Amino acid sequence: DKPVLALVGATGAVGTTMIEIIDSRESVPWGEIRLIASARSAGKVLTVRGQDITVLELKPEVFDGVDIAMFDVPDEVSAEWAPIAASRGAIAVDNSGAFRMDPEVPLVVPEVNPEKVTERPKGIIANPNCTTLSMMAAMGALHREFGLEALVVSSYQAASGAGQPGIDQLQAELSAVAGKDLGKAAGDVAAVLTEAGIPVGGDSPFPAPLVLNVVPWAGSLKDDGWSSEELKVRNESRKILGIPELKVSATCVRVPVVTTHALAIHATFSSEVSVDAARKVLGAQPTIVVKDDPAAGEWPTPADAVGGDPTVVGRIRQSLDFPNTLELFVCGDNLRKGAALNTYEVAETVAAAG
Ligand code: 2RA
Repeated sequence: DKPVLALVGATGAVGTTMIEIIDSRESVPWGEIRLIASARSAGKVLTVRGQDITVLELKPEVFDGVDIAMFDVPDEVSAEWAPIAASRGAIAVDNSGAFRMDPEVPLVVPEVNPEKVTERPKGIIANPNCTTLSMMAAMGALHREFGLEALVVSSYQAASGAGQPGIDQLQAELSAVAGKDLGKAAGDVAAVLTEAGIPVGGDSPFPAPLVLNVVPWAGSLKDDGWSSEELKVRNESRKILGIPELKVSATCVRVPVVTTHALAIHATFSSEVSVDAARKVLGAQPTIVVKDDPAAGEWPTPADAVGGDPTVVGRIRQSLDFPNTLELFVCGDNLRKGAALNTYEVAETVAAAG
């Protein structure tokens, strides 16, 4: 019998992208697809692969008969409901932050550690944070070849990392400055936004104006000035790559881009690396596109990655002053590979593993 797939959070931003991904697959291994959401969205009818499916309300019974349940819901909803799905016999593939660092929950990127899907004592498998995920296919491939020792990363994170409210905020901020004398507006963006009735700080998803600006902050405040997002990059990279001692230092920055997280990466390896060898390794990966010819004006930008599955990698350089070290720039759609696509690929990997 073909496995039954459930999608919890079917009507949210990532859930919607998930349905687009399921629709775009040439074939799917599922006998049935069940859509699940909160009581507010239950009863809606969504079309998946040409079939109308009524959204069911999240209740323990909806997981009866489900083999794999993908969760695209807030942390607290996953924390409560993924174990319920597992207790009903489903394998939960969770895209929230609730279980990522649980030692009994594998954190899986199919290009890097697909074998971990079978090591799931709690019946739960976690999907990484979109910032970490955007560079994992590339770093996994380079690690296999050259042995990764240290990563210094700066992120350029899109507004949609903060969900639909993040996109709405950027849209409102853009409208407020449109047509203004930008030279003047740039001097006091907050005042321009306040005058237009747009929240700044407090009620905004971002702690400072994002338009005409960049904000060196994502997530919540942790010890010693680190943001939760920066610690996720460190902890999740170590877990996924299977290098508990990996040296990682991250600075996470929000930029006025709608979708696609970009990362500037300084990566040090245990063996000698060259740009040509790195290009060859990266170019051989089915989910990576190398776009790296500065003389021809070719490098990855977020616009190149939006709406697509592959990670785009370029600006590959050998560090001038650091041995065995490469600099590179990576762009990945944070809503696709960064969230829905990886979750779905994990579900496919589980199905294929039987
Ligand atoms: C962000 N990575 O970009 C976080 C949330 N997914 O805000």
